[in-house]
Amino acid sequence: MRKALALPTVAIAAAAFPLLTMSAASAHEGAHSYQADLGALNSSGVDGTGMVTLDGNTATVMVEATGLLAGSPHAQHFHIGALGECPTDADDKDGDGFLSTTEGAPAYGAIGTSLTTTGDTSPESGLAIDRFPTADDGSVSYERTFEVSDDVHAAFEEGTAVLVLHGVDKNGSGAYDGDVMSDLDPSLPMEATAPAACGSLEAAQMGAAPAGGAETGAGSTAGFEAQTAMGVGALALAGAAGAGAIAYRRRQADQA
Ligand SMILES: [Cu+2]
Repeated sequence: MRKALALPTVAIAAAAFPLLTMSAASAHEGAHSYQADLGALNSSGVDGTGMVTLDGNTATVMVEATGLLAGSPHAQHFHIGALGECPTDADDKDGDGFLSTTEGAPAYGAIGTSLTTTGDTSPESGLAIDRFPTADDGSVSYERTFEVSDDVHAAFEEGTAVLVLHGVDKNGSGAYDGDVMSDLDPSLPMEATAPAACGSLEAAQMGAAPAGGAETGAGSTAGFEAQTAMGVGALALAGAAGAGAIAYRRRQADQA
């Protein structure tokens, strides 16, 4: 009888404790915020900001940009693994009139994360045009929370993560077209994939409103999880005690 009671108690403690431990760990490390000031490439006229909060490998990403080709999708990525810098239009090495994604790579590196609206966010979704934001009125307002890979997390810490938005209407036709084809996908016009804006993701200044807000939010969430874990444990214990009391009363009733 004592063994039967002891087993569920141990199980309840084991179920509750990992959650409390995780919350304590994330509260200790804290969330880190990064900000990118987007500058135009390929004379796109794009202006904007990127904000990223990393809590472990959980990234909350916000991108606000204006001046994009309206009604067209714009691929957007974290690029990693190079200098953590943005190229300039002068890096058009082959002289085709475009700074291509490849020509920018020595500065910002390869795709580390695809900032899609749904589904996969790996480099494999780099050109998943149907899952990137469409700039309905020439602006993009993007927010999503998802997991990044370890190498992307490391790039943020090293200062080599760069936010890049693609798709530029260089000839002003109102669509992605022209004779120059993409260095990434020869079936697409260069305009569809050439970078339109770029910004290095740098650790946000202390006291910056968006960064502070995001960190407060993460702290509240961790606290809420801890409360929930304890609440579940307490409920389960109450339930076990209640069941025991009922069984006891039944036995008493049987004996009477
Ligand atoms: Cu990119």
